Amino acid sequence: MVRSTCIKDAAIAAFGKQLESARRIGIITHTRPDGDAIGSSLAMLRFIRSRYPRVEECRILLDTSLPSSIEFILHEEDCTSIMVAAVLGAEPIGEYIAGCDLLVVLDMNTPSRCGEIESSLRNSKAPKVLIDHHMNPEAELFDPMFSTNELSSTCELLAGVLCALQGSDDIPFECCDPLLTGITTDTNNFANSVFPATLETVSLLLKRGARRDEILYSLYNSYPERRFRLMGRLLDSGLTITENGAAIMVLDSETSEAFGIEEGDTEGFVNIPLGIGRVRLSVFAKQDAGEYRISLRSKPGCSANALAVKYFQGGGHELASGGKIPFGPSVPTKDEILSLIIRYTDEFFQAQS
Ligand SMILES: [Mn+2]
Repeated sequence: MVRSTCIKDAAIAAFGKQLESARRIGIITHTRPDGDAIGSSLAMLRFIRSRYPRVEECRILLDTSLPSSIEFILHEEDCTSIMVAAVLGAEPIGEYIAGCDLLVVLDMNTPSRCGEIESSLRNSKAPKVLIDHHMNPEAELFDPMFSTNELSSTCELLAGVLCALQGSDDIPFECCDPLLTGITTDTNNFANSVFPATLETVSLLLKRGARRDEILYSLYNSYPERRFRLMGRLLDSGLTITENGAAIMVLDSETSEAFGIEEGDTEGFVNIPLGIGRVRLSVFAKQDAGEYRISLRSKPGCSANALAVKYFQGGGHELASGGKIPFGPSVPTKDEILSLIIRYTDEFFQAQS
């Protein structure tokens, strides 16, 4: 397999040594984990289990639970190795981290992406390894660091790291489905961020037995009906397209509740308006506790990342980013949020022209 230039021999040797000598490992990924976050965490967990039997304990530490759409990749024995701060409270996870002698951080570029776990991660004296594909990692925290945005996903990068650690393309079978799941979701089923090396990695995973048909069925043919009912409502009467080509959808809690929406049900909604010719940028705003969560997607030539950084306290990738609009005790109306986003996107486009 072609190895990404961000996977350096010295870094692999250092990571290999850390894995050999570690006894208790914590795997940490971002809050509201997606397919890439869970897929990479699970592949890392299973790899450590199969290749480093001297590791006594290895756990995946999540801020919030995984969406039900991803649960299909978990085996029973994985579930006992996952701790969720939103379920257990941050304290037991902090205690676990305090006893770790190695932390592996996946699919996020800064500890501020992992919610309640952030301070435990920052305060830990254990070596921290980063494997990630977002821009601008908080580099001084991590050693070694495997970071590039020239790849589809953390799962693709991790596949390369696992091969390099072993000195062969012999990825354990039990890692293949999680890795393929993450590559599939982060590329929007191979519609974007696909590099030549991405397909080579996927080819290897398929040769090793990854079950692509089952993964696709679970990801894309198993949604609850309410997702499509809400999608219809939003596309019909909840979609605003500005003159500049910004498509904006705002989902308030009242509407979510009326449709019985759960976490993960609106995954990918932000991509839909990009199918419209004159749309250059798509913004999906969803009300949550104390904030509207913002998802952003753009077409080449328009930077979703720049918009997220400037107006939504966020960031991510050039064409796919996220952020938030926090609010105080008085909850803004759907229309107020819409007006605000229209103002921001107009200003953003004006500054560019
Ligand atoms: Mn990712």
